Amino acid sequence: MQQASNSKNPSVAVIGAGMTGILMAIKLREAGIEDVTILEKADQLGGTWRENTYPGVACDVPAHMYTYSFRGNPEWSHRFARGSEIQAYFQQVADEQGISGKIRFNEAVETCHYVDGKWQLTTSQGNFLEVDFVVSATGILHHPAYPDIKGLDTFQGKMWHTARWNHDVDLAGKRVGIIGTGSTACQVIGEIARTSGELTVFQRTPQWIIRVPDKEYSERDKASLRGKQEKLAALSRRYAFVLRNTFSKAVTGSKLQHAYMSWSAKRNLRKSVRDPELRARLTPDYPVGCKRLIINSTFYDAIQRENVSLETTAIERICEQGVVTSDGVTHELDVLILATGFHPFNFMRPMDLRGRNGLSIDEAWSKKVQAYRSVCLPGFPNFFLMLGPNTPIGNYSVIAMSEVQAAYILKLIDQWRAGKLPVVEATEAAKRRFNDYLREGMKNTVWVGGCQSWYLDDDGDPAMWPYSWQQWEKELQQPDPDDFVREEPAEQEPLRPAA
Ligand code: NA7
Repeated sequence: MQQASNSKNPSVAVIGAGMTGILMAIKLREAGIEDVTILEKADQLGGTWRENTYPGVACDVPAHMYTYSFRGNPEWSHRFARGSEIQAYFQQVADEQGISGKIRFNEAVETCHYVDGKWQLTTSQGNFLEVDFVVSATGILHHPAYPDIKGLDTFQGKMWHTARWNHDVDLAGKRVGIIGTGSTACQVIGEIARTSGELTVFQRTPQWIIRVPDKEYSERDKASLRGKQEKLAALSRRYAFVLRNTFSKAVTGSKLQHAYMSWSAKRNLRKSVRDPELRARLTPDYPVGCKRLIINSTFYDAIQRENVSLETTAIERICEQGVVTSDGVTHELDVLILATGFHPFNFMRPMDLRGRNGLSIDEAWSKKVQAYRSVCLPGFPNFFLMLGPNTPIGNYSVIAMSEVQAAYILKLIDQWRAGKLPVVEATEAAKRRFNDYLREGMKNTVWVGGCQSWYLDDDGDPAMWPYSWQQWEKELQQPDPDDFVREEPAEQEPLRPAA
């Protein structure tokens, strides 16, 4: 097999121009790697923030923490930044850093195969590319999940998923239904309750909600931060400190912090919802934080409006007129909104990704979606994942997490450039050890508290990081050479999971 030459300047393909793809491109350039191609399936950058344009879309992590550490933003309008301004922020950073011009838009990667020590990619534009390294920066929550409800396609009104919002339909005076009460639904409901005619919320499972005041920043607030990157960084660190010591600890084993979070969520419900019967229907029966905690200050007010009703009877089917619940009632609707979440385990798929000896990603993940330190996949040399399996730490900034991953990836590429690693490929044993370590940590988390959530895989195991932020940073501080292959294996049968 031909070895990739350890040139000083490897070629890299970054797949996706969302938050992590832009970050990776910037960091690669800072490391002196210029031969970088960014391939983006859509006609704009921004990922999540390009795709989600629903009314009320905002980030539930404080804005001053939801920024790149090297580029604070004094212009955020609110404590919780709105989707469109986050999208504008990423566009601005990419422009400032000279990244925008390097992105090849409307070019989805269709195949990505490891052949003779190189990655060969073909794209939807019919182009072919051969590179040393591939970074998959395709995000987690980008495949909308459509509910498996009988008759869904028979509905005669307008229907769409929240991640594909139909801005042509004016909801004023309309009978609107929304399925779901997750983070997205709560934001949407808080907004459209004011504009819809009648709004029916179909809730399958109630959620715990914490109210954090959404402060609007004044011109004076913004002016005090302009040109002051150190002040912005200090603000970000302060928010990070608070989140690590509250939300993150509460979900990963601190009884004290969990008791505080539980008290806070229960108090919010008690204080916000006056009618005891409605309150009872909005009360979850699982521990606070088991599903992703919802940070929201509009939902409870919205659900108590006269034009809004909460339907907790199970949905039986969808018909031409609307939603039929199991009590036989037909809820007639003009518009049906699906706030039913995403498929979080698809990652870069449906791309046809094949590693050593033709091993496909579907084969590698047929038993379980796992990675080594969330970044590397045995059998896929010189291939990296941003925000891969077990990245999220509950309610924390994914930007902070991806900056740690980007630095780790660069250290691995450095080792390859210095000839210390023939290829960057984690061993199967290292992956197994890492995932055993994760499994051990999961026992202390609240995610295994008996609820259903998008955090859980088919076996009911959370695809989350079960330890502290500090531990996360430590794990990815320095690559452990013993966890990587030291010699390129000879041609062999693909490393397929045992039956
Ligand atoms: P989530 O958190 O996965 O929420 C999806 C919601 O849709 C949730 O309330 C589900 O109820 C409901 N759902 C899904 N399928 C059905 C069917 N078939 N019938 C009734 N109800 C259904 O997605 P979001 O978009 O709100 O948030 C995803 C993340 O984005 C969020 O955590 C933030 O990180 C940003 P269930 O609770 O499963 O009973």
